[in-house]
Amino acid sequence: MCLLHPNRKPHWPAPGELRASPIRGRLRSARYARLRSAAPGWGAQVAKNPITEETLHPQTHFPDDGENAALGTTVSSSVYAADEEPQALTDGDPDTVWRGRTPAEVTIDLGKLLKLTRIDLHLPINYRTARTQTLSISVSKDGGNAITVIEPAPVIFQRSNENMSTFDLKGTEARYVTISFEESDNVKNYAILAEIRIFVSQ
Ligand SMILES: [Ca+2]
Repeated sequence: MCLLHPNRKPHWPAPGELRASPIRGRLRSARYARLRSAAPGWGAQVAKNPITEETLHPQTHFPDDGENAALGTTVSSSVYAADEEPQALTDGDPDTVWRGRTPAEVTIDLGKLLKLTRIDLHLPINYRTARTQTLSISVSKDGGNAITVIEPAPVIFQRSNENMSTFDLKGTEARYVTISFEESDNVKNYAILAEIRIFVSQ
């Protein structure tokens, strides 16, 4: 590996100075991979680019822990970024995301009254940086008269918990579920989620 900088001679690091920065993504089938650096100053630094089993087959599914009543249901949002529309939140695909500038709300219409036991909020599974999002959750039987079931609080998403946060909804009966994002972390003023899963009891 050679470290290149516009104003310096190439620097060859000593043994032990090498560091690995895995880049994960979906490579279903490929023979060639091209790396391009857009950062100013330092150029790309590559020692090896092994294509690992995780690269070829990243985690692309959610835990099989019951029927997700939110799957395929209609979602609306107060705001969303281009090509990151709210319907991505219930499409079952962990790689499709909704993103909106805060404050923002997303509302899922489950289509009928259900007894809600749990809601899981997912960031993209391969999101690598811990993220705090301040949010609350309210539910409604008729689209109005909402009651708050989760009070506003900072929620931490990080890889150690698979970028997911779970909330107990205690069997509350409702048809509509709204997640309200009051603020995001201190880096970007937007909220982001990849998927919302809701579990119910009979
Ligand atoms: Ca999705």
